[in-house]
Formats: sequence, structure tokens, C-alpha cells
Amino acid sequence: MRLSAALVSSAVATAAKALGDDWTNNSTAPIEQVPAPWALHGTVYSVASVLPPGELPAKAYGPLERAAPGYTTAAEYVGLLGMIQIIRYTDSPVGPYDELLIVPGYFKYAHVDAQGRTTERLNPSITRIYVSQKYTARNGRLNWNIPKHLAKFDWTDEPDGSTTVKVYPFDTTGDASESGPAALPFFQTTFTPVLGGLPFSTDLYEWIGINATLAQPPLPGNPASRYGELAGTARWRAVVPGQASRRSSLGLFDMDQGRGDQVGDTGRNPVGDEFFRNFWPGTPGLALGLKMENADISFGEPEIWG
Ligand SMILES: *[C@@H]1O[C@H](CO)[C@@H](O)[C@H](O)[C@H]1NC(C)=O
Ligand SMILES: *[C@@H]1O[C@H](CO)[C@@H](O)[C@H](O)[C@H]1NC(C)=O
Ligand SMILES: CC(=O)N[C@H]1CO[C@H](CO)[C@@H](O)[C@@H]1O
Repeated sequence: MRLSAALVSSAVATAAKALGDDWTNNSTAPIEQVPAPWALHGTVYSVASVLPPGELPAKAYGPLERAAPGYTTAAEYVGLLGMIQIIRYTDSPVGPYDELLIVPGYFKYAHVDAQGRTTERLNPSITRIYVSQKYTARNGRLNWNIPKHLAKFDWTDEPDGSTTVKVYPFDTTGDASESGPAALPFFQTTFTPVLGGLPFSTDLYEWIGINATLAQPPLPGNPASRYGELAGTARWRAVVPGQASRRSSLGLFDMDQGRGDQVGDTGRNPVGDEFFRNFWPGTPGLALGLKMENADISFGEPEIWG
């Protein structure tokens, strides 16, 4: 045990040295596997909404996952509580990176335990997620079945404390190798703080009866991906994420997408994602949400089955 842990940490140290702190796509250092658990730090922007059950929009999934046989039907969507988060990680076991994640709500699925007993479980799931570099993209897919794809993130911080982010995915151009960012943003928002100085932790979820465990079906892979970051997996994984900060603010997210990334006035982008004025059906133009500064974030060892 100790020996293999030492080997892993020495492999990580070697990778870090080769990278010379360059954790960008441009780096020529190979993508080493960095297993769970991960401890990370960063600023989390989070907007939640209560959602009815029903059909998910096509844009709930990225093009690769959407086209994979059985992926979108692996679990049954039931709505309840959904969440969009934008996270600026200042450090992680694979260096700094940015992230946009979509949890459209809760899903019902069959869990099979080690004795072969099947039970029905209900948990939220990340169905679509973008990150700014390949090291976290491949590791997130392999460690927890998090369907990470690459995107370019543009940030603007204003003197009034507001922050704007625009996200340009590599998989909305129609290029199967996902080799560069789209010209138009798939997602944009501006967060303006209203009330600061609040402590917040995901323990709150338990207190109000929300189970934050993420359940993630096995992922399709794409061997044609530019950096080899689109690894596939064979078994289900569940993980309990943690997010806690002593410095949180309540504020408003401006969800107006402008013209979005639609082609002309077609209401769709090049890969068929629907255009919605406020990004998601039912989302208001101004949505109440949370900014958690200098947050401690954790991604534990997954439960694996199937
Ligand atoms: C990657 O390299 C290109 C070309 O040298 C450069 O323009 C770009 O800024 C680099 N990107 C990063 C994230 O370092
Ligand atoms: C949360 O969900 C997980 C996975 O379905 C389950 O194992 C766990 O018991 C649940 N926790 C609570 C407090 O219900
Ligand atoms: C997010 C990011 O840095 N993306 C870059 C990855 O590297 C390619 C070039 O290899 C750039 O075009 C991307 O902008």
C-alpha cells in the first residue's frame, strides 16, 4: 500500500516537474493518471433552480455523450433541484483550471451491490461539463465518470465586484477531434454580489434534506480527441463532493445569453444544442445565486459498480 502510494506521488511529482507549472493544453508533458481523492481550492459561482420532471433538452448532454448508445437512457430524469456552477480552481492535483458544470436535476437508476442485489437509487448527476485544460479533463472522466470536455474561458472582473464569464467549448464547432474553441459562447453570465460575509458549506445540503452524492453512468470515449483527453469508462461511479467557504456572497446572475451560439436565427448551434434566451428552460433573466470565495473543495474516492 505504502509503496504504491509512494510510486503514485513520485509519478505526480515527476509529471509536475516536467510540466514546469505549465498545466495548459500547450504543455507537451503527458497526461498522467492522478487518482482520487482530490483536494482543491477555488472560487465557486453557483445558481440553483427547482425543476419539474419531463424531457431534458438536447443540450443537457455534450455531442459525444448524446450520441453514445444507452448513455442518455442509463438513468431516468426526475427534475427536483438543478444547479449550474462555474468554478475557478486556483489549485488542484492537476494544476489550476476553470470549469462550467450542469446538473439538470435528480435521476433514478438501478444500483447493483457486490452481492448482486439491485436497488433503485435517486441522486443528482453532472450531465455536461467544460474545463480549461486536458489534465483535468482526462482525469475527471477516468476517476469519477465526469463527462469533461475542453473549452476556452474568458473572464472579466469589474471594479464594482461583478464578474463576467464566457465559455467557448471545443465540442460545439462540429469538429469530431474537438481541437479548438468555438467562435461564439455556449454560455455566458455576469454575477453581481448583493450581500456578502456569509459562511456556507455543503453540509447545508444534508441539513435541508438534499443528497449531494453524484451518480455518474459509464462514459463513451473518443480516440480521435486532439489531446487523448476523452477517455471512456466501463462501470458506474458515485462520489460525494464537498464545497465549503467562510467567505460567501449572495448575488444575482444575469442569465441573458444575447444571441448565444446559434447559427443565424435557427435556434440551434452547429451541433444541435437549443438556444434559450436565459440558457435553460424556465431560468429567469436574473437568478439568485452564491459566490463562494477561497472555497475548500473535495472529490473523494468513488463508489464503483456495474
Ligand atoms: C498556447 O500557445 C499559443 C501559441 O504559441 C499561444 O498563443 C497561447 O497563448 C498558448 N496558450 C496558453 C494557455 O498558454
Ligand atoms: C445519498 O445517496 C447515496 C447514493 O444513492 C446513498 O448511498 C446514501 O445513503 C444517501 N445518503 C442519505 C443521507 O440519504
Ligand atoms: C483553454 C486553453 O488554453 N485552450 C488552448 C489549448 O491549446 C490550444 C493550442 O494547442 C489552444 O488553441 C487553446 O486555446
